[in-house]
Amino acid sequence: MQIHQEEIVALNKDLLVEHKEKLTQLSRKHSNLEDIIDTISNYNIAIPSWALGAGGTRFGKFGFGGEPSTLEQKLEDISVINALTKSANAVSLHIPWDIPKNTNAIKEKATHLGLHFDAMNSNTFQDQDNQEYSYKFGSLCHTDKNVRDQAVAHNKAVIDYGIALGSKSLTVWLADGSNFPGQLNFRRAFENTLASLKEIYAHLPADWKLFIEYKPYEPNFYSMVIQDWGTSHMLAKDLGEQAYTLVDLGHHLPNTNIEHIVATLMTRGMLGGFHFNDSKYGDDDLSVGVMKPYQLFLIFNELVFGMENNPANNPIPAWMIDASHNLKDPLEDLIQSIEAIETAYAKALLIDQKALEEAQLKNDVVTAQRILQDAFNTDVKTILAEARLRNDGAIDPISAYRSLDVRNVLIKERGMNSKATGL
Ligand code: PSV
Ligand code: MN
Ligand code: MN
Repeated sequence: MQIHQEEIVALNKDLLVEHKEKLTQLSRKHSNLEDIIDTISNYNIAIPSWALGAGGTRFGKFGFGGEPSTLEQKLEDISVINALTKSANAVSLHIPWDIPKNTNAIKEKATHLGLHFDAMNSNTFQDQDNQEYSYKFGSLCHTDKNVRDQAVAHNKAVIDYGIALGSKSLTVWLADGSNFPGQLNFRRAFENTLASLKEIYAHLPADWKLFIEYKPYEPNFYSMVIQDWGTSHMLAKDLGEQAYTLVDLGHHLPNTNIEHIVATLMTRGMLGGFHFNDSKYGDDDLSVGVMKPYQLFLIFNELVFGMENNPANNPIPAWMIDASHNLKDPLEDLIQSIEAIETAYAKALLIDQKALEEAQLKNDVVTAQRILQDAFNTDVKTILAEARLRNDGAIDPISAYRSLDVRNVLIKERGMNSKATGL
């Protein structure tokens, strides 16, 4: 399945007049509108290779038909999202869920579809069929050196796949931890993890980055070896300049001030990657922006400030959607998430930073709040639509997806029972 340019143009036609009218109105109000449209039109978020099939829980999984059963088909699905949104030109691969059988052919296919490979993801949280040692009691932190060596070797192999595909980074998320007090010696586990990461780090090409993800709980419920940004930051600092912390929105205890964490990490140039999702209770991996859009906006305020005021040379973070798709068609869900991310970004770009600084310096709390809320309450749908339009994307991607009947076309092509690899 591939969407052709003419199909999008035809669908945009009916919406064009009204869209242009709204754009004219908006440009009267905002003098920096062109810059904002430009920034949004250049923004892209990577799609993880495990997001294209039905997610689920340990209680069950409900398919929806037409799932991609090969990596090639997953790339095609991402190209559908990208054709409509023009904001998803990269894939983040998970090994071994999506091992490319022929790296050259996969790279060629991706290039042909206008996609490239963003961060690689390793997996030492599940045992694979042909594996010698079990990760039941951890991987990089394990008490047994054989297990640690196996997990290190796996991460090195993932880097090698990434080199062949043109990726430039590795994300390490560890399920390592303990379920019961006394099970694990915290300090030994930390030191083992650091030593293992050092070996992985030594295998990184000079132009690569290593992202260390943290998570306070799950799958271990008493302790996680890399539980918070402080631990991730310590490890990254001990490794060297190519190592960074990765923030996943769902990996915080309720009410954590994530925007503050983002600001602090960027002050030191240590924010390397970002995983988007939303949650009500914990790491629920809901679609971005469904629960706490104001929080997402405040986070983007820090990201925008951090990218514009950057003495510590924080790199542009590697952006990725990391949600679960239990009920919705994942392609629609991902399109909605992209819209939510870009909505928060555009609103943050509308903040009058100069006026905000003045209010902050005068300790004028009321004005500071008004500046933020004025930006947040602005309808930015037209900005997003114009950004897509300028890249030949769809004015209304979800409606276009439905008009083109994409899911049914995929079901016809792949059948009702095709299954994607992943969790
Ligand atoms: C598990 O919590 C997780 O969602 C992490 O956020 C990783 O990024 C992802 O799985 C893939 O390993
Ligand atoms: Mn994540
Ligand atoms: Mn997660």
